[in-house]
Amino acid sequence: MSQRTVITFGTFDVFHVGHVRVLQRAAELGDRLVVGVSSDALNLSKKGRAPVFNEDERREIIRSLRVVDEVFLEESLEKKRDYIVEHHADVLVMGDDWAGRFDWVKDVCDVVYLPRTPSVSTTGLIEHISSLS
Ligand code: C2G
Repeated sequence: MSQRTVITFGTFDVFHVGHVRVLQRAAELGDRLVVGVSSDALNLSKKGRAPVFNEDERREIIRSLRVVDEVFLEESLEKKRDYIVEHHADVLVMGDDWAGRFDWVKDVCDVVYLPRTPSVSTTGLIEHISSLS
């Protein structure tokens, strides 16, 4: 049987345990995990602020993980179907904060939304660290 490729996307800024868990659970759904890391420009347009760690640093962190096989730069949310086809992905995995938002790629692969890890977020961490100073 051919191998099952899983693809997921994210900014993964200020890397934390919620990120680790979604990547581990995504990897368990197949044989190979490909991760699209959002570019700095995409992040700025999506969230209105630049990430703490730049796209090269964030890709370096994700690439270093044992469960990750390949990393590329995600430059547009609209190109999701192209990235899936280009990387021969069989299933798209996202946290359920994105539930339903990428159902439009179901013509090219399966789509799975996993429950988010509660009580941890990049925004919360930034606010917490800022409050310490
Ligand atoms: N995540 C999670 N639990 C948390 C925080 C994040 O499971 N407590 C998941 C998110 O649901 C997402 C992944 O970790 O699947 C990356 O989260 P973000 O870095 O916040 O990604 P985002 O900026 O939402 O980018 O094309 C989609 C985007 O690139 C997603």
